[in-house]
Parts: sequence; C-alpha cells; structure tokens
Amino acid sequence: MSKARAYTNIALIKYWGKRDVAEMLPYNSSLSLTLDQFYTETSVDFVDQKEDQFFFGSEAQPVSPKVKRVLDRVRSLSGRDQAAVVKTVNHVPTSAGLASSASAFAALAVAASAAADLQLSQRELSILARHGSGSASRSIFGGFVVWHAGVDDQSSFAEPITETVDFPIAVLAILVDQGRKKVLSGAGMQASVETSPFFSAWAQTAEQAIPKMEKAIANQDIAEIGALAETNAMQMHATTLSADPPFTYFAPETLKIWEIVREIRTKGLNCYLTLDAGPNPKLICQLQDIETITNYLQNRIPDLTYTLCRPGSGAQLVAK
Ligand code: 2P0
Repeated sequence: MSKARAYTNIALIKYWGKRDVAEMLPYNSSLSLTLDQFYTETSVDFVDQKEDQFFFGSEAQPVSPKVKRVLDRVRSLSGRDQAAVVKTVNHVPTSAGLASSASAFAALAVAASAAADLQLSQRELSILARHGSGSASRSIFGGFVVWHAGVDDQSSFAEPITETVDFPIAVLAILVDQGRKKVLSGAGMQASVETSPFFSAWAQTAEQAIPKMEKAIANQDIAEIGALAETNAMQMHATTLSADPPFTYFAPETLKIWEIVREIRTKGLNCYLTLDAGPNPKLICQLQDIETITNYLQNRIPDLTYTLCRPGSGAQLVAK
C-alpha cells in the first residue's frame, strides 16, 4: 500500500479548453500557486481481485473514467495487471469552497505509481496526473508552477518556477455558495471551445500572459501578480458569457465582492480577485493586509466564510 498527500492549487493564469480531449492537452499554458490549505490523501494497493475499487472516505463509489485512466496508465507503464483498491480522503478547512480535482489526481498519481513500484520523475508524475485532471499536473509541485501546454503527451507537463515562496503573498478564499448546481469544468470549457467566438483570442492572450506573470513573480510584485491574475480570470469568464448558449459561474455575491475588491484598491491596498469554475472568489493580497481586508468585507457582507491560504508544498508520499 502506498499513500500520498497533495494540495490544491489556484490558477493565476487559467487552463480553460482542451486541444485534445483524449490526450488531455490544453490550448494554452497555465500558471498556478499551490496552496497550504485543502489537501487530499489517497492510498493505492494493487491486489489480486477482478475489479478496481474506489472508496471516498468510508463510502464505496463507482470508479470514475478519470480514475480508471490513471490506473490503466500505471498498469501499462509497470506491466502489472492487478486491480487497484483506492481510498481517498479530502481535508477541507471549514468549507473553503476550494474543492478541486487537482489535489485528488496529483495524490492518486503519486500513490498509484509508488504502489506499482514505478520510479517516475516529477515530470513523469505531472504527465500522469494530467491524464486524471489537467490542473492536477500542477499540484505535483509546490509554490509557483507553470504547466507548459506542449504539443503532445510528453511535452505537456508542469514544472516549478519557484517552490519556495519567501514573500508575503496570501490567498483569501471566500465561500459564497457551496450548493449551487454547476456546469462541471470539463463541460464548461468544452462549451467555450466549441461555441465562443472569443475562444481563440482567449487562448492566445493567456499564453502571452505567462511570461508577464513569470516576470511579476521574479520581481515579487504582488500588485502585478494580482492584476494579471484578475485580468486573466475575467478573460476566461468572458468565454462562458460569450458561449452559445451563454452561461456563467458568477453568483450575485461574486459580483458584489468584486465591486468591494475594486473599492478596497482605491484605499491603496493590493487586493485582486480570481475565480474558477464556481462562484467562490479567491483574493490575492499581501499577508499584512488580510485583517483590514476581511474587516472591510465583513462590514459590507456579514457572515461570509474566509480561509486564509499561503503557498504550499508539492505532492508527497506519506506511506509506502
Ligand atoms: C485551472 N480550472 O486552471 C482552471 C481554471 C477551472 C478554471 O483546471 O477537465 O478539473 O479534469 O482537465 O482540471 C478545472 O479543471 O478539468 C480547472 P479537467 P480540471 O485551474
């Protein structure tokens, strides 16, 4: 039995759209910060039984096609034909609204490859995780991470920009809604690819934003990192509003928070908003401003749930 832990990540330059659905190749490169909150622990055991089994907590669930794809890849790389028993537990602090498949598939890739005695490099682990979920390729690494779009299986991988982040960037995750029925990210991005007339402009603009973000990170410029991330997030969301039929991940509270964030900036504080395939905003700020910013928001919208996140570490094997 091998067990691994991986943390979620927040994309500062988003992945939105697959160039090749079967091979999980994205249209554009993306760039993220791995967080220190919300992680998944997954154990994998290869055993002599007929079918793969999957447990979420103590509950047995059907093995999803994505999980099967990662397991099949590990079997083919290692020459094993045994079935796998996968047990996974998500550790979410006070409903952060951060749940994502990134931590889940990064943990699965590390645990399954170790259970099969594969000696994969970090790059190979990133490629394996990508086959489960695109964003999982980035959660193999800690700190700031870039996922190169690539042109084929072996050239589409993530690598760290800097795993140790020694400047005071913080991400404030705000929970506005955890029950909304949503368009799953895979279906959402496919709709944008197929029907938004803005899609090619999105992919091109996002690719061009990568070196700009890398420069802002090198300069430890939190204002520039936040500004680039907010612009990129809104450009991604423009491809949902411009899809046919149009859809959006914004909730009324999301827009309200964005308005307050822009107001906070007029007070001279660095505070920027990013948003994924759901209504819960994540604010990019300086650690020392967090109390002022939460007080400001709390006065305007009481009873929101906040989770403070800092840069986190990459996926690790915790038992073998
Ligand atoms: C990201 N998202 O870069 C973007 C921003 C959501 C919005 O990666 O279809 O669960 O499994 O590859 O990785 C969420 O999509 O999608 C995601 P699949 P995934 O973080």
